[in-house]
Amino acid sequence: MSSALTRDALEAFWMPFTANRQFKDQPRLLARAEGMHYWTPEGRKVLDGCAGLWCVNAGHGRKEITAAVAEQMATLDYAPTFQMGHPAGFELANRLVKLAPGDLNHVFFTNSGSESVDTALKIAIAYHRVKGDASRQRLIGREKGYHGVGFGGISVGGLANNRKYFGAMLPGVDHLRHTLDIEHNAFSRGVPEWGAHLADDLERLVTLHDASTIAAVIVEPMAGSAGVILPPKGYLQKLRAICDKHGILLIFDEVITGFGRLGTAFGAQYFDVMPDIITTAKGLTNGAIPMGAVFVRKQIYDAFMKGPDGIELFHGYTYSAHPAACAAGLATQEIYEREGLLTRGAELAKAWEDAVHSLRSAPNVIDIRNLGLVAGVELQSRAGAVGARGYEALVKCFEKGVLIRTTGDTIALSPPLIISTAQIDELVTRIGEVLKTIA
Ligand code: PXG
Repeated sequence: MSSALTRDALEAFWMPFTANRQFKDQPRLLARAEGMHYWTPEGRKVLDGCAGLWCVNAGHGRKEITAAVAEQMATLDYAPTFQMGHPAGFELANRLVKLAPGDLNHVFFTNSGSESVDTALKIAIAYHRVKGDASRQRLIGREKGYHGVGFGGISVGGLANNRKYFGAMLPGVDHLRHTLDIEHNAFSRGVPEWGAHLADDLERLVTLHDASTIAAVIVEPMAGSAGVILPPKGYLQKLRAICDKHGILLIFDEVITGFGRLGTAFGAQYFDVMPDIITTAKGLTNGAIPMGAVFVRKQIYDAFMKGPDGIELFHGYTYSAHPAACAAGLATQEIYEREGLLTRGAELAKAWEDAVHSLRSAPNVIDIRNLGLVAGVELQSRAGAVGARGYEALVKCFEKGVLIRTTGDTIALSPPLIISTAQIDELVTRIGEVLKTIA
């Protein structure tokens, strides 16, 4: 990539979730990556504090993944998976279900987290229908939830900016209240003690709509995009119990928490709560090739296999189980296992927690939240300018050689799981230095 991209050359690409004019006036380009670092086109080294976008869990430039994809492409570049199949798809599915808790032993492949979410919502509604319960069509999400950008995902999602421009969305959707409460829980270490009762909000919605109309509840076990919002202690267990009581499916959106982010393969294992469906993407292939996977419990899959012979689920993507993605997925899972990365977050969690909470004394910090290898550092918003302080932190950190993510005025950190304790210190120290310069 040329380091001399002119302003004009940046124009054609309408960039996603980006302030395009601001970016194109002052671009931040990444040209190369290896291990824990990116390099800019000018050769400046940048420590990756967010695993790309929460996806490069094994670190950058993993040669095993490159080699596996290259070999797969040279052998079988593409094969349909509608009424046909290829070995790598089955191999990856078999490998993945071994990681999942309980009987989540069937996998539907997609190409992104958004597609995983829409797939899961469709499976949930269709499941009740094939069981003869077609009135269960309603979906329950949660305020501040992020479930990608498909119409299903934004309908159950709870971030106003992602919804308000896009019209009416899916009918029959309602939302639980969110679990962020700085007044009670500021600077909690790990899951906050206060707030399990917030799960009772589901009983309110069941009373309002009647259980017989509700297909599923979807939540992120730990919400990432809204700025790292943790479930209070016991909250997810309560949600599970209420779903069980009323025959409602529980979907965990683990696009971020899947594949080791919390120190276990999935968040379901971390919290010891068994969902009926898990959605994943991101870390599945270490971010190297787009791919998502929806894990489904045996009883759900089996319910579809009881009808007359023929196609059981009228759903799928041209690129479901794309050979290149399967090769990347298999090579990634091999690395995770060989290097113990799915549990490395647990080993580092305490050092991580201590490091990020050291930012408590930095200017404008009003809350710090952490779990596994994730942290959110919330800054006080400037009056009338929500997000301005966060954006300034992003720009200045990048100039100082650290890549962070900000959402509004919250800094979200989720480094690759290969991070060393020295790199944790470096990341946090530089962020602290930057925060001191921000008024
Ligand atoms: N569900 C969850 C829980 C996610 O975090 C998606 C679905 C959608 O995945 P795709 O692959 O369609 O983007 C996500 C994606 C951020 C950030 O910095 C988070 C995501 C994507 C981009 C940025 O918070 N999460």
